[in-house]
Amino acid sequence: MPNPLYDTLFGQHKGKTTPFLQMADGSVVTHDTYLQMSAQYAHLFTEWGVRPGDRVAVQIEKSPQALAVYAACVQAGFVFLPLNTAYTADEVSYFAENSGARVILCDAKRSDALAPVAAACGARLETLNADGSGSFAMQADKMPAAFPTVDRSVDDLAAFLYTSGTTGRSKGAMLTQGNLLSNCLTLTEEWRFTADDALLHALPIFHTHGLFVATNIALLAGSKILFLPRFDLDVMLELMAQATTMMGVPTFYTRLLGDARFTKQLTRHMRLFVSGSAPLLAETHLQFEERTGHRILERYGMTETNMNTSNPYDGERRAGTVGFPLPGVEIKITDSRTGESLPQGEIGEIEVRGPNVFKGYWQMPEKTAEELRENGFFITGDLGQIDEDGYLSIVGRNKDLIISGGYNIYPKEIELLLDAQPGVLESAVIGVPHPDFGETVLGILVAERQAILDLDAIKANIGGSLAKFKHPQRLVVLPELPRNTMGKVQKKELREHYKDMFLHA
Ligand code: MLC
Ligand code: AMP
Repeated sequence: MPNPLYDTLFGQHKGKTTPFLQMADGSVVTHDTYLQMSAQYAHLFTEWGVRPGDRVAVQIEKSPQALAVYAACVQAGFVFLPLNTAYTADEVSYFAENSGARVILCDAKRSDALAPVAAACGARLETLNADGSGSFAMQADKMPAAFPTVDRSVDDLAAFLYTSGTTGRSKGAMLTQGNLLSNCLTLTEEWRFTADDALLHALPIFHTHGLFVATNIALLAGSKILFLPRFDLDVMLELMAQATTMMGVPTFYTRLLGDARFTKQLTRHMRLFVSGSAPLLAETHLQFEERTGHRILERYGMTETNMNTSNPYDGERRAGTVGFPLPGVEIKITDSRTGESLPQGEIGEIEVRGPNVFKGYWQMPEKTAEELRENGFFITGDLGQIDEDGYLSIVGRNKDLIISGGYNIYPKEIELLLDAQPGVLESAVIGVPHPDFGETVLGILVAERQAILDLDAIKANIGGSLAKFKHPQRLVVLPELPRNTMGKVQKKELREHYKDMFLHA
């Protein structure tokens, strides 16, 4: 029996000495070197007793070795669980325990902090550093460079990606081989990727966008990846001339546009710029076209569904819209209260069905049932509208979520921490417009009677257990929070009141 995801993305490149990853310094990792490295990793995990279906959690910097751990997991049938490198030990502790991870790989700098986490959940902790060194790599080096691929079917789990929730508790989205495969097959064709492409890749590889969209497409098409550890404007501008395509969150595009070196001349080799994970302002889209002559292709996706819609490759890429449903994907606009479909043109909840839609949340059947209907439609929590030509626009969110620089932040998680601070009666956390990150976090506090809040101390207290990108950029104190007659906090009013706070700073 085959292993569809491994065979299609990785196995096809066995023995090829073509460049797969090109680093910023010009050094290259070929397809074959990459596959040999991942085979060694698969052996080592197996020798440690990791079995098909077991979870392997990784919190490691972006590197060829980090990417080889992904291939190793697919080849050996493990569930790959990548974690944001910004997460604190407290945050990782929840993911490790909730997923029942057998192994945790981390950077050596983090191993002291994560040792108690691993011990508490009975996971093995090993290190893999940004330069490819570490206890894991050292042991793997002694392993054979070929591994017998483990049989899997399209319904088997390939990865867990944790996504926060409105209750403050993160949920492990279970993605199957079939989910990942169907999406990259579709996108490769829709966006015309081939072995002649060179993809400028500066996204992190612990989220859908950088891993299951960018990397999987390049693997499938046999494209070269210009593999940057992170977004660095100077390096992006330097490597742009060697690229044919780029994918990024809107912050990438606004940062590029903010630099006078980013010119039409520099982008003349490019055939495609893709944006997603957060709303691209129509203004950015237009400014980009004016500067470069290229129209950014905006698409819409989620952790739970991979990609759902895309503007067309050929045809009009309409600013402010996320295009049409991808082939095989169905989109409905429904009434949030009744779940009934709404007439074309009305605003409602976006629901999605297709082979891209995940299997459910790990060990959370109630949460799964709330969001994934029995008929297969997933309730996205995004509000949308389809115009007369069939283009979908995302006009808002039916979920309390902030997206900062493409990272999702759930206010509830921060509010729970703020509410527990001495002297705080209650809090509301909102997203407000930010020139670089699109949105940023503002915390609004109400003090207990006669309490005087020490805002610096509060920031420091919550900082220890929250990833940096979730930290409120500012805390303000109000005598009370605006509420409606039902007693519900009116976040819309707060967002309106503070909307200019960071724009003219
Ligand atoms: C970094 N910081 C952030 C941040 N990223 N704060 C808020 N939001 C973010 N996204 C913090 C740093 O810790 C630092 O704190 C300070 O901001 C300035 O850092 P920086 O050097 O300017 O930031 P940088 O490292 O350049 O990162 C910004 C970024 C990065 C936009 C390049 O966040 C990024 O790569 N985002 C992409 C996220 C992504 O891939 N999303 C896809 C999700 S998948 P201090 O205090 O130390 O200065 C998905 C599905 C789909 O959503 O549809 O794709
Ligand atoms: P995540 O949970 O990180 O996968 O984030 C998914 C969310 O990002 C979606 O539910 C949308 O709210 C948002 N999103 C993704 N792509 C776009 C886009 N092109 N425009 C607006 N919002 C987007």
